[in-house]
Amino acid sequence: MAFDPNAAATESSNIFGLPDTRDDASIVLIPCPYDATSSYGVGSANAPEAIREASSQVDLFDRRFGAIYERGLFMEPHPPEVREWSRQARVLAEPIIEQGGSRAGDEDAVSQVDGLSRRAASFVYDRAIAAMDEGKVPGLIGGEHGVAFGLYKAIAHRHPGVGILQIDAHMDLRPAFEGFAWSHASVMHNVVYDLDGVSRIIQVGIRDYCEQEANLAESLAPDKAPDGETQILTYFWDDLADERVGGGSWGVACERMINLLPSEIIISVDIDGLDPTLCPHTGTPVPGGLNWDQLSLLLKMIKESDRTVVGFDLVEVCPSKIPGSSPIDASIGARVLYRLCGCV
Ligand SMILES: [Mn+2]
Repeated sequence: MAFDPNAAATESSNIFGLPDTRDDASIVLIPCPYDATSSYGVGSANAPEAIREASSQVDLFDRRFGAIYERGLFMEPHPPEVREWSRQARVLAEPIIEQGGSRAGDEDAVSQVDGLSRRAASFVYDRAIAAMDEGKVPGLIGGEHGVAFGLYKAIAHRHPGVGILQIDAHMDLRPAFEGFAWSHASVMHNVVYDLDGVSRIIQVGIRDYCEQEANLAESLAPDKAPDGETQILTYFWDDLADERVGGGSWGVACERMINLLPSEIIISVDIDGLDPTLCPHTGTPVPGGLNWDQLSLLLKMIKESDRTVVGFDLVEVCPSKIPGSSPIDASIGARVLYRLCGCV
């Protein structure tokens, strides 16, 4: 039966209701249902399957991005083993997070949690390498932000000099958080100190951070970073907001950010970078952030720029666990995901 992009999705179809097999696809979506170190709300381990389900409601025609589906999109099957690592790690991590961080005597539990988090990141690394070996672009669906380290590592090996555009409320530059070195709050710290090949991180939407992180970012600014070290450029949300209150244009701000990116880039969307009305159940919602139109313009300008998107991730989406409640988180997540595919 021929595929009709105007028709409703059928139950047996792949993500976005598409008929594509892995062989037909130019983009491979990697689900990583792992969520151990979320400090506040948990549930991003449920995101890949909730986004898969919500994606059948996304209309495939997109005026701005064209026929995204024609590129061929394939989402890998749900990996139950990762879900099990997440469950084991959460059981160990929860009492430590509840007491406000690790104490003497918690060393064994902390190292087991870090070990499981590393295993989830290696899972992502292996899947991303496999996709690139087949000439496909990898896109990660988390899970917590920490697992994206595996994606960054795989891409940095294949595309040295790659840059990361990080849309996030948080800098994620903590050396460890609540005792966990492989936590969601440390992913970019680990990129800087445990990974070669990422030339620059541009952070947008940042509005919740500690002084240590701000100082680290400052010391890694392009004019200060030691030779060969990953550079960091932070666009604090309050500065971007003030600029617009003063009559400045968001498009001009986007152009400035895109111009500072190297030619090959990874787009990382931590959903909490967006206004919390777009992700009400995410682990650490923070007021402010990009609204839908601002995200759309930024992604459209990236697509129209001469930058090449060699991978992307969508992390920290948290579907509501209350039965019958609004599917808004997964539904917006699915739409962000579709446009990320459109940037490739
Ligand atoms: Mn993050």
